Amino acid sequence: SQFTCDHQCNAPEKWDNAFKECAGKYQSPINIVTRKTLKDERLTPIQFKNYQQIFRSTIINNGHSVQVGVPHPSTISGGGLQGIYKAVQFHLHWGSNGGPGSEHTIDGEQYPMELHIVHMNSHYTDLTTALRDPEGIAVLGFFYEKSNSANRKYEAIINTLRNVKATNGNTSLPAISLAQLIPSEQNLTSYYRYKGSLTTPGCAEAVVWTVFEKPIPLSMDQLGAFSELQFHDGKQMMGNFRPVQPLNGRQVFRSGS
Ligand code: BO1
Ligand code: ZN
Repeated sequence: SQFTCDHQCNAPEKWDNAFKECAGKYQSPINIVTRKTLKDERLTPIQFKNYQQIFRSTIINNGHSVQVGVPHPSTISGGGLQGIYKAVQFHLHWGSNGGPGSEHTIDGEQYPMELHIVHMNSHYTDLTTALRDPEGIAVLGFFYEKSNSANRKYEAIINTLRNVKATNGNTSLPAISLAQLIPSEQNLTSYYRYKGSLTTPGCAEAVVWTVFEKPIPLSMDQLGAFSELQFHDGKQMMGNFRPVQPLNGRQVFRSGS
């Protein structure tokens, strides 16, 4: 079923009861213990196609995050992925005013925010079918770090946040590209890979996760701007991350370069 805030957006510990798959064995996010990762030479640099393409879209407060649909065929392939994956949407998870807020953690370190670019295997035309395939979805996860200066590439997006404060608030986004949101390609060769799930209900175990090592810099003001958004109950939207889940014997791999 579709995840709405009637199902305790802010209470991940209650999801297991309402959504069977959230109690599964291969859930996300996880803490990545770097000394236990296994280097895999097949994890070559990911091929980004059309990531430079500029598009117009709408930014929406969906009650648990702020989300932007990707309306054009940006794709990823290579890097050990089985086939081509099309970008569908991106959204973020964050803490309180720049405090800890990422979903994945690295050796126990929680970053202030995490970007998820959600892709669907190009075999599929709808998410519902893709969610039944253990590799139907590929999510790219990027961490943010505090910087002393503002990141100009994020100004346009962050300036729209004041217009989408309330749940279901939406506004048009100035033209952007996916490439402008993430580190340059030569900084994307180091990443972690494992098999897991969506981090919100229904928690489908259908996700090939790629978590990049290189964080994206944002100023404290830029990070803090996300805390001005509101959950459906009007409370400040912050801490919209799921806590880390048990690995249950899964191996986490790291890229070969
Ligand atoms: S995440 O990247 O693991 N945080 C994540 C969590 C939930 C979704 C996507 C990514 N949900 C799915 C919905 C679908 C929707 C799709 C694309 O996102 O279950 O109904 O079509 O927006
Ligand atoms: Zn997410």
